[in-house]
Amino acid sequence: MKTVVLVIGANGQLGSVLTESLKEKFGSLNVIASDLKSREDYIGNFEIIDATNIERIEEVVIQYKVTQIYHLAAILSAKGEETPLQTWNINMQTLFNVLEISRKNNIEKVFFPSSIAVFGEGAPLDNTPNNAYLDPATVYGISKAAGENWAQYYFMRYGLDVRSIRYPGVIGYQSLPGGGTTDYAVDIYHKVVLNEKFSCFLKEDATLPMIFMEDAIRATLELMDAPKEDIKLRTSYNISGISFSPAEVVAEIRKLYPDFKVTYAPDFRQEIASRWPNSIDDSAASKDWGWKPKFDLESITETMIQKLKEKYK
Ligand code: AKB
Repeated sequence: MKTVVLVIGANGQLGSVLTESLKEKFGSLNVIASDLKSREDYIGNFEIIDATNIERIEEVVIQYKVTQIYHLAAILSAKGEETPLQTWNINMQTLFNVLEISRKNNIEKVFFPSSIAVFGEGAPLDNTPNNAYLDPATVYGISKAAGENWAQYYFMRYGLDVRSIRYPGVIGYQSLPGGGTTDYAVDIYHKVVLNEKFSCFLKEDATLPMIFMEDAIRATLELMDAPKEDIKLRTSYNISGISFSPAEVVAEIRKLYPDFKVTYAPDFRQEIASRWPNSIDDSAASKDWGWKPKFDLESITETMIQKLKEKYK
């Protein structure tokens, strides 16, 4: 059967890059990008979809004979705290719509992104295991923890092949994040290259798990390619890239830009970060489908600066 992929949330930080990788893998004609607004520079099939509207998703699924759905639309941790109930409604309704449509239309595989935001005070901060207790303190984290259980439910009850990764903060030069607690780790590189000062909304020692975009995309494609019987976890897989604090990324940047100026003005996002893991145990992902990150802080810093310099030239 020919693979036809629908990406929901294709304009987002991860979605915009993942869509390009999916086009390379399956061919441009077999990928349908979708989001709330169209993107003028986009080359290929693009459909406007508000994922809270189940009829609209189904229309596109039927029109293009979609076989796989990547559901990336969500309101993230920091933004979600502005309107908790609306965030819950949007994050859950869009997931329910995707799961229901997938079940009814015999969609072959579904990807649902979870996050390190599912962890809270009940989980160990260091090397947090996959099966740690989940007591998230943000509405985004609560929606992801619930979503993981719904994904598992659809697998157990209907046999729907839903697969999921708990992403750490994603760092990439290609796109900007929006509304997350880990966003500082992308913004900082833009400020360096633009020769601007950086004000960090986290404390200098707030260590968080992060991953480079290339690794995040590769993890997603590897998970989706793995044989069905190898996927032992139907909630979500921890994956790690690296862990660092703002002070550590600043030190790495100052090896190249010794005069880079940084101040710290922690805000409510520091509260969120303080309940998230410092580092992640991803041994289940590595055992079940061979996950292994490639990028460390040094290679991330070099690549980010080089690529952003080209971008801003
Ligand atoms: C956020 O900060 O909300 C996201 C995430 C870790 O899921 N980047």
